[in-house]
Amino acid sequence: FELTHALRHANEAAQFRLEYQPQVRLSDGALIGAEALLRWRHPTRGPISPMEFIPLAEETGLIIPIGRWVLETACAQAARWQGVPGKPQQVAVNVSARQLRQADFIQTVDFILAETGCPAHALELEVTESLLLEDAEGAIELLGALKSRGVRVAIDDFGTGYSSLSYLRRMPVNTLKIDRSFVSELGQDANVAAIARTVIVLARSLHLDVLAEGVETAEQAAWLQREGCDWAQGWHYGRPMPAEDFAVIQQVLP
Ligand code: G
Ligand code: G
Ligand code: MN
Ligand code: NA
Repeated sequence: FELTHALRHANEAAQFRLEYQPQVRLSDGALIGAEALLRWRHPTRGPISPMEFIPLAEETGLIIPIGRWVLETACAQAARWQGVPGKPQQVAVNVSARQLRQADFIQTVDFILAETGCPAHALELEVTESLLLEDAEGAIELLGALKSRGVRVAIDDFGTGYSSLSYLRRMPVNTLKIDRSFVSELGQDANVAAIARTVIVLARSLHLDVLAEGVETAEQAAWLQREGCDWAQGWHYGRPMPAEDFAVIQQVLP
C-alpha cells in the first residue's frame, strides 16, 4: 500500500467525506456551529486518520486541491443549513499554512462563497498559531482581508504554540480555541486549570470569543462556564458526524 499514490487518487475516487462536530453555547447548550472534519475511507485499507494523511498532503502539495474540496463542500453545507432551525448556522473549516500561502487564497474563498451561496459570516477558518508566527505581517494582511469580507477566523489548538501577546493583539481574529489537551486535564492538574483560565481571561480582554475543545464531561463544561468560557465542543455534546445526522441530535443542556 502506497499512501501518497492512494492519496493522489482519493478525491476523484470520491473517498473523502466531511463530518461535522457540534459547537454549543455553554450558557444554555444551544447549537451555534459545527467544525468540518475530513474523513478518508480507502476501499481496501479502510479509514485513514487525518493525523496520518494531512501531513503527507501538506508535503506533497495535494492539500491544495483537497483543501479546496473541503472548503467547497463545507460552504455548500453551510448554505443549505442557513436559516434552518436546529442546524449549525456557522461552519468552521481547518486550513493549513500551505493553503493560506497560496497567492490566490482570498480569490478562492470569494469564488467559493459566491458559487455556494454561503454568507461570509457563516464561514469560520481555523488556523494555527505557528502559521501566524511564521510571517506575522503577511498573516495580519491576509486575516484583515478575510475580516473585511465578514469571514471569521479562529486560532486552533491555542496554548500549544508560542503566540506572542503583542502579535495576538494585532491579529484580526475572532475566536481562540483552547486546545483539548488543557481541557482533558482540568480536574487533575492545577497548572493546566491556570492555563485554561488565563486563555479565557486573555480572550475576554482582547474582546475575542473563546471556545473550549475536547469537552468530554459535565464537570469540565461546568468549570469552563463558571470561568467565563463562551462556547464548547467535544464528545459531551456530540462526536463528529455526517451532516444528515444533525436531524436527530438532541440538545445537551449544561
Ligand atoms: O477528527 P480528527 O482526527 O479528524 O482530526 C485530526 C486532525 O486533522 C486535527 O488536527 C484537524 O485539525 C485535522 N484536520 C481535520 N480535517 C482537516 C481538514 O479538512 N483540513 C486540514 N488542514 N486539517 C484537518
Ligand atoms: O486540531 P483540531 O482541533 O482540529 O482537532 C480536532 C480533533 O479532535 C479531531 O480528531 C476530533 O475527532 C477530536 N475530538 C473532538 N472532540 C473530542 C473530544 O471530546 N475528545 C477527544 N479525545 N477528541 C476529540
Ligand atoms: Mn480544528
Ligand atoms: Na484543536
